Amino acid sequence: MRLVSLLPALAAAAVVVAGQGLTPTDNPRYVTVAIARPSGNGIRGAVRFTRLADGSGLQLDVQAEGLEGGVQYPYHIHVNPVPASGDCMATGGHLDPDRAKALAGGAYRCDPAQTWTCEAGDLAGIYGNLTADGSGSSKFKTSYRSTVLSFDGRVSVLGHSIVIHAPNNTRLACANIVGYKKADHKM
Ligand SMILES: *[C@@H]1O[C@H](CO)[C@@H](O)[C@H](O)[C@H]1NC(C)=O
Ligand SMILES: *[C@@H]1O[C@H](CO)[C@@H](O)[C@H](O)[C@H]1NC(C)=O
Ligand SMILES: [Cu+2]
Repeated sequence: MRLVSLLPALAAAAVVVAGQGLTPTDNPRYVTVAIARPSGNGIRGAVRFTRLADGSGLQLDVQAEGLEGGVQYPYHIHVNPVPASGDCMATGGHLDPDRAKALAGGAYRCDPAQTWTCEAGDLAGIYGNLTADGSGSSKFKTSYRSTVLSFDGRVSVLGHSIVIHAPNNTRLACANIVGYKKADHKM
């Protein structure tokens, strides 16, 4: 029994030493920034979440490169973390604590003007897809604020992952969302 209770603590310590990151079991109160760096199939991205000082939610800064011109790449917060194997299929479905998808009864359509119709993790649905800036660039960059997402409670982004999809829904790139204490943590 003692060994079992020690295991989570050991796992948490290992993660903190490796990346100076905080695990989901650390107190989210200390998290000011969280970052995911999905990569795969020639795509490299970063999604940074920063706690808004007024407590209304999170600022998101999103970057991606290696995008094919004219292609719309959806991306989302998926419920499960990426396992050590890196298999994006293991991340399960989208973060959706209010069950927007189930309530839509198979006719899910996220209307950004009515965010209650959207899964909380449907970042592409609410804020738009990743798509290359044009004129030969393979890069994309955007920033926005979310009053839906948080580092605390049911809509916490911590412990989940980011997945970037091809238009045919194939999972191209994924990474875990890792929390940090330092507010100026780089993307
Ligand atoms: C986002 O990308 C998907 C897949 O490519 C596409 O079906 C959808 O229409 C795009 N959404 C917008 C707003 O362009
Ligand atoms: C889906 O899109 C990816 C990337 O464009 C492509 O490599 C893959 O073959 C496609 N899969 C199917 C089943 O069409
Ligand atoms: Cu997804």
